[in-house]
Amino acid sequence: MAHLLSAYCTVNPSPLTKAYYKPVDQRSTICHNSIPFRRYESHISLRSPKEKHQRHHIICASAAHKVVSQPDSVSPHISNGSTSKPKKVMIIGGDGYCGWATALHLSNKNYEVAIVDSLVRRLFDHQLGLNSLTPIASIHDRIRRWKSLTGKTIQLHIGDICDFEFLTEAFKSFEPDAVVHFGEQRSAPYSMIDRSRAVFTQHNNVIGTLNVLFAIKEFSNECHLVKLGTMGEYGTPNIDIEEGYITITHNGRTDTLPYPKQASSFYHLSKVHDSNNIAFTCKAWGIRATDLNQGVVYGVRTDETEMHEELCNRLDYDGVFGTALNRFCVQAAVGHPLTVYGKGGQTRGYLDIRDTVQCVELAIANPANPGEFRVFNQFTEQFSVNDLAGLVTTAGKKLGLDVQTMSVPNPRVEAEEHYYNAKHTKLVELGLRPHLLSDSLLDSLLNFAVQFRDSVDKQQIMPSVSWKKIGAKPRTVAI
Ligand code: NAD
Ligand code: USQ
Repeated sequence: MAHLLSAYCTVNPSPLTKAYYKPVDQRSTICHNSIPFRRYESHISLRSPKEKHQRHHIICASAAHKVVSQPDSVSPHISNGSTSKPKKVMIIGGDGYCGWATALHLSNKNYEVAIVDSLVRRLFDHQLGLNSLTPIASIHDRIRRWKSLTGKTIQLHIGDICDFEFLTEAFKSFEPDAVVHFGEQRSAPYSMIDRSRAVFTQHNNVIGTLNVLFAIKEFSNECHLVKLGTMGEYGTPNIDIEEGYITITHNGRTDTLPYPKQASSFYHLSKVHDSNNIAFTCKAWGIRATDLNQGVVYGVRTDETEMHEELCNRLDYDGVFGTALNRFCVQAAVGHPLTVYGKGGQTRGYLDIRDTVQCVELAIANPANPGEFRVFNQFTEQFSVNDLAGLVTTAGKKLGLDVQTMSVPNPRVEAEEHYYNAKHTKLVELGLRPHLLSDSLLDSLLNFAVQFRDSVDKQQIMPSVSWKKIGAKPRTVAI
């Protein structure tokens, strides 16, 4: 699939509120894992045919400056002898759910931000007939709107990080001090649709991350990699989950070792492979890296995305990309019974999207040392699926919604009743001030879902991907 997005472009608006689009490079990289779904093929054209021969496109944005204050604890500047310049942060996957909110947050905090994204996530939506609940503006409109509201420039590099030539150009032109890597296929159900999606997920995620590691080694070896991992790498062991490492005494000898990984989808496994590659390159090449093993994210609003409707973030509720709490709020808003899979004792770590952006900021402001592979568990509270259903039912009742729950045969292979106690103190020690899931937050998420409920496609709510029925034959019917 990545081959459909092989053309790339770089958008680098000048400080004078103009953006110059470089012509799209016509070199095309063939990706080895093409997904042969004729029916879905759609080429994303970055320019209209009329624009083919124009070298530059100038976009003007009016600059009514509105800057939200930044906390004093974190300095977005690096000092270079007597001078100090803003830290440059490249956000791979900056058009996605976590990446967009983070890009705006860091730009608002006076970091110099560049987004790198292939826009493949928007393509998945087209392929599967899915849609964000909230209307999302194009990445170009988002960035122009941000510029016009705040006067701040976000650079844009559109391309696939599996294409090393593209990534090289982005690295050389931006010269990042830190790279935040969100740019992966992140849905477990998507990776379990069929063989081609499983292969795509692992190729896209593992090769993309490997390319980022090589780019750091070659072009920016001081650069700090902040990589989004996942709590799902650990699985659900019958002992406490530590932050990345565990000290074990075996046959009288003691060592501190990577915590065992027991991922339960081809997606979650891709994150385990990434972690191993990153750990190895920290040791071998002295790369500095922080792996943020993030729990399930909920919510949609951050201070920055609230500033204008064109900055609105995506909110997925469908059975492929929607995650538990976001889905339950949308289901409650449209009167669909909450879809608890199996017994509902599946327990995971959860966090508000406002804490995702805070955690990333803290990781950047307190970088890992050269050669260090640091692991933080990034979540604030843990809940079972039954707990979430109970919370949404209570909050829904307060808003006059009649919320029912149904038990859906579990489409996944996972423990439905298990011990779960995961440590998550390292980010708190760095200064994280969590937004916990209070009644008021659930009310506001539910109200948000109610506001957009007319856009809900109820056909997309029930799960349609089965872990056991995954086959080699490409599924070409709409999910
Ligand atoms: P998302 O799908 O909304 O965003 C991912 C972005 O990366 C998309 O814009 C996509 O176009 C881009 N992308 C994917 N492959 C790319 C490639 N090869 N080159 C360039 N761009 C590429 O996902 P999200 O929910 O924002 O998740 C971001 C990261 O956080 C993922 O790595 C995910 O594993 C991790 N994470 C997410 C959650 C969650 O609940 N959303 C929880 C834990 C961890
Ligand atoms: N679940 C239900 N009903 C639903 C949806 C989910 O019972 O309608 C259950 C699932 O079976 C699972 C749990 O809720 O046990 C969480 O599922 P999810 O879809 O909310 O999250 P998951 O598939 O684990 O993936 C999401 C993100 C992924 C991230 C992961 C963090 O899509 O990118 O890595 O959360 S974690 O779960 O900690 O691994």
